[in-house]
Amino acid sequence: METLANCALQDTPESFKLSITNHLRVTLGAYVETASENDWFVATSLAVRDRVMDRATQSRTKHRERGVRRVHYLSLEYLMGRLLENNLRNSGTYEAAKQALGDMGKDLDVLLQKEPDMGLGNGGLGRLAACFMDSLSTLDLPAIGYGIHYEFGLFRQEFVSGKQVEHPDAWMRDGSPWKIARPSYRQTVHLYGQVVQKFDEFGQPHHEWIGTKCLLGLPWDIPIVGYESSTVNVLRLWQAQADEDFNFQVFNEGGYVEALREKALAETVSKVLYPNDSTESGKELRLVQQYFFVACSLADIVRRFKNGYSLPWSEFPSKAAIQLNDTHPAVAIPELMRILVDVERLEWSQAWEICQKTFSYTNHTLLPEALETWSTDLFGRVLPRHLQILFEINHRFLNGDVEARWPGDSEKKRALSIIEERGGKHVRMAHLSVLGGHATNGVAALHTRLLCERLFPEFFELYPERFLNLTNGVTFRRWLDVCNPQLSALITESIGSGWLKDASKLRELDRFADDTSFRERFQAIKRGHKVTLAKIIETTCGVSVSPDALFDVQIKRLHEYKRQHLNLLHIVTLYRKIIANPAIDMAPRVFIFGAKAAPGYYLAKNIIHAINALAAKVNHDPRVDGKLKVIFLPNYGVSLAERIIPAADLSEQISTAGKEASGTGNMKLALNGALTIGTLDGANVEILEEVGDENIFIFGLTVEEVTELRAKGYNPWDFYWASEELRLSLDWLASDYFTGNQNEFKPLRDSLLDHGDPFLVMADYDQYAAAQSEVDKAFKDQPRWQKMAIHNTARVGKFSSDRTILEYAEKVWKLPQVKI
Ligand code: 26Q
Repeated sequence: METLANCALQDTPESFKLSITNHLRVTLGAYVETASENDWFVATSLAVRDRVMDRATQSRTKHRERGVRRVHYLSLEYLMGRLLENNLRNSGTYEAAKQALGDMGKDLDVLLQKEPDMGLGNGGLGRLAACFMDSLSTLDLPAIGYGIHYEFGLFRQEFVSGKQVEHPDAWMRDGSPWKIARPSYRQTVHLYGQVVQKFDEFGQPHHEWIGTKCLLGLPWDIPIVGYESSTVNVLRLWQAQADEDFNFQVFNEGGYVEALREKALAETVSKVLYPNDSTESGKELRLVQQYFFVACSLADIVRRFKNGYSLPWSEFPSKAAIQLNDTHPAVAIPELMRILVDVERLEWSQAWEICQKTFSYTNHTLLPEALETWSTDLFGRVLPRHLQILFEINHRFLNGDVEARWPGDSEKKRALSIIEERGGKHVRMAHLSVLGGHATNGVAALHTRLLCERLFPEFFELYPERFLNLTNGVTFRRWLDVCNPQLSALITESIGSGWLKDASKLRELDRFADDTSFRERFQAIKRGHKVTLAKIIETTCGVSVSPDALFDVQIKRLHEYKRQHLNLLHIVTLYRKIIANPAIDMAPRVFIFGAKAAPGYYLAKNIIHAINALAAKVNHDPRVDGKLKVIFLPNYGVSLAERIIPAADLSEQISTAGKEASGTGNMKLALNGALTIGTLDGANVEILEEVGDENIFIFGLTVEEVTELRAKGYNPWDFYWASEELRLSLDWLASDYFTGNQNEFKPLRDSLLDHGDPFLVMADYDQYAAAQSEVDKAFKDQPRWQKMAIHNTARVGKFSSDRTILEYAEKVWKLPQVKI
């Protein structure tokens, strides 16, 4: 029988119209005639959410009834971006909603732009988590994402006189139609306090954690709609609240104001995302954030296990897999041990076996300075029982497996220990993560090899079966279908729509590279996006750029190892060449940057300023006559990426070999037909394998050559003196010419010369410049360039996050697909 609710929730334009007007009137108290744009956006989102929530409940019920294993993805970051367009396209209701709104005189595409980005992440790691959530739902895999409901996501970036200025990101100031509070699943978290040993009536000891401070965690659920799938998983984000009961004592004693101050303090825990994409060392609040969300999430997982089934604890791993997104949630390992040993009173060895079967860990970095460690003093103050547990884990490990394998070898013990002893004791979160789980993976083939050979050689010797590669991927729904609907339609017209669920089908596009009319349409789509981006550039930067120029794009966090300054130095060279020879034969280029620097990363901010200062000169110099433009788009994020990527001709992936774990922007750009200029680093190596060396511009030192050069003693001055072009470019940039101040870019120059050029910018410069002139040559031959671009789109199917997630499901989580 059709219930009223069912009739109201069809995917037809009429039904959408009804839902939207209903939400305007009843939920928002607005009139159709006078509702604001934001009201329309909210009402439309709620109409979609209504249709989706039903399916989320059904998914949850089915998963519970069938008692299936679930994966729990633990991540401090989720860079979701906007949700409305994605949810419309994934659920196949875009057209219906567009028509419904059109009938009421509203343009859906305008409303879509009203949605603020959910920017709860820094960069690659956070966006990867978001892509994975999309793939998990699309592939009908039972999953829950756990994270923090930050009140402020990554800061909004502005440039003032070319320098980065940060502003708070109030993404949910007006609320968000996508998140739903779940107060009945609130959790309590304990922190600080002391540990005491107690005995039961049989004289058996156990540990109690007493005198703690309490926090509450309120979960917010966000439905994750898969593409043409029946599964709707949820992302559950925890918000910190004060435990008002706990503070009631103070309250009664007349400490009303004090009680409220405590409350404010408690709520700072989920206030703000740390804006660093490499370790922020030793910040207590960061550790509290990590433990807060881990403790809430584990309590939630354990609650579900206990309520759902009456199974022995040994069956816990058969119901729950837990994936650690880097070491940030690694405190989950001692937390599960605490629950099993102290609360559930399991034997240590049984608890440890359960832990190892449950957890797995993804490493995202080889940079030594980005490996997380915590001083044992701080750790023990915040989490005294967890520190004891870590010491016991370590003791048993060093005297068990390590002693058995290398008897009496204290060197090996020092290398493998969870505790680093140099410079005050520190907990090595990466060692804990490898040890506490059954699988450790890198995110690209090269990265995994270096993980085994360089970062964890002793662990790899001891437990080789624990290590595996799972090359990253991105969701082709958001990064092609949603952000480039024109290309998506052309592909579907040419090879059918199967590629959206099976990306390997994109290969069928390869043969269209020789089809002139296809090539023209492919090129016209690219040009259309360049026109759109040119308008964005005009309005945000006040600079006009030609859509016929080569759009050369470097978009990623600002980091020395990513070498935006290598790009910068080469632009200075081009600028000099153009001035010296106004008749120079080169394809006009627009260099486009997007990057945020960590607020405390001084040199990264200096590089941003330098790019902006150069841009200010170049863009207004009549001598360059449209041959060269430099654009730094402020506030780079997911939504801006969705505009830049479809418009890019060239993708800059120029990190020092061995430093970029994978990269994922490289995949998104290649998918949209941009050619890569890149080093043999991260996933670039695999992109080269897929597209073929005739369709990519590879340059620079390899990992082995970098090692060799460093071993024999690298001196950047050698390269400075060997290349006049490089020398003059660097000297000019560091002079007073661009800002009127001699010392403005001294930090940048010093880092490249006096401070040893840690990322080998100088050493790779010549090869980079040579590769860039190959790019110029190729672009001038448009038929050739278009062919190369089509081959890129056709051949990067491997980098779909669906492929990555299926590998995780098969090799790590042992997860079955569950059709609802
Ligand atoms: C740690 C402690 C305290 C504060 C901040 C952090 C922190 C936060 C974020 C450390 C690292 C990150 C982010 C790292 C990251 O984004 N890594 C990137 O992950 C991508 C997905 O695997 C890879 O493609 C990139 O190569 C890698 O740099």
